[in-house]
Amino acid sequence: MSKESNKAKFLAEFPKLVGELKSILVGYGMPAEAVQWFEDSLNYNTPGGKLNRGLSVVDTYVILKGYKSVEDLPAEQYEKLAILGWCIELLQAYFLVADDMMDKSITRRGQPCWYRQKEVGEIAINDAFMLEASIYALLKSHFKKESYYIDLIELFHDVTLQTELGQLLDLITAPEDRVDLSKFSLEKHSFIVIFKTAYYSFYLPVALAMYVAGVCDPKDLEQAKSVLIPLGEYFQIQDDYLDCFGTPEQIGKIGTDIQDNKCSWVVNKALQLASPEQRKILDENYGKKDSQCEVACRKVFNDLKVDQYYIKYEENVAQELRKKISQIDESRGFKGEVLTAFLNKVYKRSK
Ligand code: GPP
Ligand code: MG
Ligand code: MG
Ligand code: MG
Repeated sequence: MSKESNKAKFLAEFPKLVGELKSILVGYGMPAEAVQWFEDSLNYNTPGGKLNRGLSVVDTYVILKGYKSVEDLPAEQYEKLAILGWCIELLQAYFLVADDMMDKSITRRGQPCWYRQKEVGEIAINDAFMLEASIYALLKSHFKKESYYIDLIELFHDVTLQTELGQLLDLITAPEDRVDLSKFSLEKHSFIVIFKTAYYSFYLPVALAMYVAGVCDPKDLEQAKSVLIPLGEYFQIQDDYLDCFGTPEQIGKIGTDIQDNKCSWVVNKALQLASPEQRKILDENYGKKDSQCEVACRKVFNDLKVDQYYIKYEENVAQELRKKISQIDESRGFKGEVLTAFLNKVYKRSK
């Protein structure tokens, strides 16, 4: 089955879940206008992205259980995995609705951010909470009888807190109105991206599939985490690199990290290498909403050959991860192939 048809099959599950969630509100006697509001929020904020995280739950299970393809999964099993996949997408929707308000962003996935819709505004805060609550409503109705029900709930709770910790550090390290490069460091960058991105984007989908597959010995969860967290960190470093060094044609968006004062890998690497003169240029020009200032920063990055440090970093990290994967203990049923599949999707991606 092609990647496109996998995605279409996954998307086809979503309207059923919307129907189910709406019926909870109807059951409480909510007026039709409120039910409609909730439906609009679910549809606007949940399915519009790449869906990589949600699809990965299904893909991981297929590998763990040795199926040849997604098509070979029994329908009932597919549905369970797809629901967990949609629970990650709901978690992501909850994060992004809130993050766009905190970041004062304008667009998301090619459309105006939800809070910027006429009539929505700060009601988006409550909508974000309801997107999160939807996760637990779906888990309860579809997994309550499973022996691993509490594990799923704890996993979502733990990963949510971890993401919020990353968000906190992200926000206090790069306040929008005050540029202070002394707050940045590669160690802080690493903490921010591991907590803000890697846990929910990389570890969560695999751990969910592992619980459903019954391949969830704490040692196996730990093995998965020991590769997926550094892989998630690598993914975000790549994102930072492409923001600065990728072309808009290549990455499908215009990089904004320099003008946005982002604590990105690129500026952190540059700060590590800069002479006092170069540091002064960055202090005076980074994080300013001015294209001349951006050009000055780019010149420093180019003079320091930050792109070549990135290429070295990428080679090293990929090699280390392959080595780690080759040492995975498969005696309890976990498979290193799950991790190779992720690494191959990330390695040398150009968009
Ligand atoms: C997006 O990061 C933020 C998250 C995925 C975590 C949000 C967490 C909350 C608890 C709200 P970003 O702001 O760097 O990315 P983007 O550029 O996509 O907005
Ligand atoms: Mg943001
Ligand atoms: Mg943010
Ligand atoms: Mg980015």
